[in-house]
Amino acid sequence: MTNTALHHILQIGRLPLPALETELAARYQVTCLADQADPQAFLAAQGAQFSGVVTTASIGLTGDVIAALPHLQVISSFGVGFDALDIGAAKARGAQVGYTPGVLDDCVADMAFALMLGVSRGVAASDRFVRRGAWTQGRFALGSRVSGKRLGIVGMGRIGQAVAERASGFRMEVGYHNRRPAPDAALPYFESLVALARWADYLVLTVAGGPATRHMVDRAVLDALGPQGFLINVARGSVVDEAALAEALADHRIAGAGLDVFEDEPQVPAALMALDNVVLTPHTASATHETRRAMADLVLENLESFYATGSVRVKVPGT
Ligand code: 8YV
Repeated sequence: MTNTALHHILQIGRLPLPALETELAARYQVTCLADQADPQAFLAAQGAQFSGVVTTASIGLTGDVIAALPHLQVISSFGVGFDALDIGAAKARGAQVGYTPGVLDDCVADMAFALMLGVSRGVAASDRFVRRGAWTQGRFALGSRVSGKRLGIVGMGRIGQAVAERASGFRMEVGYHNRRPAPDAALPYFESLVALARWADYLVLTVAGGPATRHMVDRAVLDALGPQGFLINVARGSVVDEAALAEALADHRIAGAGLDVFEDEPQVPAALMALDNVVLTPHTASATHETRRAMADLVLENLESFYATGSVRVKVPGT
């Protein structure tokens, strides 16, 4: 076994699995940047001692922090998205970036269906109805059937494919939009997102975040989805123009939405909170014991592999 005790790792913030913090601390010399009274002063004084960084998809890593780590060689990120990570700065520094794709696809796809069913059948709203005693006074409103409907997937990567697989059990027709047709997907491809939204009953977002997809779901897409259509977002809040979405939901220009991610999370706009035709979850699509454990294992393996062989096990393409 390699002696990794001397490697100094900077953990940028609190990790979603406390056990991972313990496991990292057992293997490396770990310092948490978020625990420092003055993180900037700490970086200026101590930045040169770190060869590795551990972060998460949500916390990311800024170019400013990378600039303060002159001996940085490896970044191990907990999550599949890297839109909050300055990949350009990491590349310029020659640091490899490990991440955790593949192990969370099933849970994220499960959550997409939980949100589809949740908003269409009014699961959360009917729970509130029962708890406030309203059942003794009347009936809960009718929902919309999910089975047999049209499902439009935006972003046909691993998670999009896991969503498509599940759709067959619901006898749904599936179409998708992607930058280009996916080589393995024998499904109808829509070059235009508006055309997919017009066709679909459910528009499910599984596309990567970042400048290329920012606000790709705008008023025009929402209007194309229409008053019978539902939007499900398990991707990134930045993909949707949230103000336009809140308006469309309030005006019933779309039927409903299931949202796991938000533009400025953990802040959720009051305009969304006030509506019953939206189900809100706190970015928990990958948050199961099993999946978070698998993600943590990959974070550890990426670091271990880098320090043993010079290569992380799973790296962000191009790093
Ligand atoms: C995590 C995510 O919740 O993998 C991603 O890109 O957004 C989520 O799986 C996140 O990494 C935890 O911080």
